[in-house]
Amino acid sequence: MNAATPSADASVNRRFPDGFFWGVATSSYQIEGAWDEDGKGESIWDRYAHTPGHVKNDENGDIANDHYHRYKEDVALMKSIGTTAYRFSIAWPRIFPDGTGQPNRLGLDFYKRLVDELLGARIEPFVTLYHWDLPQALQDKYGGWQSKETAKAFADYAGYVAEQLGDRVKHYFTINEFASFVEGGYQGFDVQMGGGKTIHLGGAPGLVLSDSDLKQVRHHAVLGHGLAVQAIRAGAPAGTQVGFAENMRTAVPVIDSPEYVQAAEAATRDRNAGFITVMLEGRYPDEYLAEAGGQAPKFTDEELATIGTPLDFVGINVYRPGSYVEPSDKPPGYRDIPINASHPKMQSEWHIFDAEVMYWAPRHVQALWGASSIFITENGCAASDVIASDGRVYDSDRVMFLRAHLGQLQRATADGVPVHGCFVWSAQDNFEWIYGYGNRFGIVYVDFDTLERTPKLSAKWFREAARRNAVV
Ligand code: PNW
Repeated sequence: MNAATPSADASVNRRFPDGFFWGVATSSYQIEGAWDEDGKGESIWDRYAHTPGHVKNDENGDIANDHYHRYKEDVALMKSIGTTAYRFSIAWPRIFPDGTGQPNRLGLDFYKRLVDELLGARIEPFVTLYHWDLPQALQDKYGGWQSKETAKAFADYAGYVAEQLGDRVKHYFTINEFASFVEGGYQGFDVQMGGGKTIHLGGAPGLVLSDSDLKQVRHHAVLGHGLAVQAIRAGAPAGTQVGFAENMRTAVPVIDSPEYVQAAEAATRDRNAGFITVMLEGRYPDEYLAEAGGQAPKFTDEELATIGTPLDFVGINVYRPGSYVEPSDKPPGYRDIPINASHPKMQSEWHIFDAEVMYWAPRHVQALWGASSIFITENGCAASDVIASDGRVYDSDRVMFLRAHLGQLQRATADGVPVHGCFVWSAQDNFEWIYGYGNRFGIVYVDFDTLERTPKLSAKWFREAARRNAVV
């Protein structure tokens, strides 16, 4: 017989490297609730969501998933679906209600309980120190990240947490999605859609700064990251690992050939100049400064060295391609091709679909910056989930999305790209920022009236993939 017989277990060739982390992710404001309990201070997201007109249906995170009180149930759920790592964020205003000064022991105790519960369930904790819920006191006092003082306060807070949790937490991400909270919170930004359309996104604190002021805010955010890396290393035991988690704008090559791939790499380096590129190279690309001209950020060489402090790993949130590129004879040597109006997308209005980005994003990180350890810190999609008459949730599109993306990630690992884990966004449906509770990203469904949790079909898929450490 000539035809090859399909293997009984097709996933045998689609395995991830041993020790690969099968993670899920959340953030404090999106799931905790208990917004003013146990001495927590107000955050800019409390203030922003409490102000009418900012969030769809004027919803807010006051109660959210009530994870603050239900964390034991939530950890047990994660365990039951085979999770081996959990990425969650710490609410800075729980630890320092005024941003600086006296720490609030009750706030810290919550995270100690959570971490102990995770370790008891053999789930590795990965802590994000800043997922956008800045203490409102620092917004009032300094204009938030408009001031270097906020970067310094962040480092003090990060160092304190690493010292306090250092015996239990080995992995830290300093800041989540610089581009989203800086561009969104301090000016608003456009996202490219198919057919030449763009949509405009924003968030707390809801300011609209000039381009030059915005570049200074970017600089303070990456400076805060660098100072925090140093503070974590000073406060935590040896062996503690630290990096960032950024939504990289990934250029996908139209054709997989050396010229196209080189064009895509160059575009990716340029598009992330003010964040990933400066953090991994310790300098702003010449083109970024030249293009900014008189509006370039003010900085010192010492600050650049701090920003470029070497990291243990690079975290990237991967949802969609930023653009598609082809080579060009003219500078800068590449050119964006338009995204078609009929290009497939997922439920979120910004969510262009193409799983190839899950191959190219980590591959570019390795090729451009020689990263030796990469984590996919977020990947997932929103879907129109409902409880069916049999009590189950059939999120077929999310299963399609995850299988396609993980397939591309497995391809990257097979090509030698050092990806050591992937965190699905999200562990459960939650407060999706300006979209409120309508955009469900969870692999676990949450009824926001009863707060009952129901694993979706995608959770079943995840469990089997984690069990076999393979695309299934
Ligand atoms: C991320 N885009 O935000 C955040 O880190 C999460 O808090 C959030 O819930 C999740 O992704 C889903 O939105 C994003 O325009 C914001 O491509 C914008 C984009 C992607 C992710």
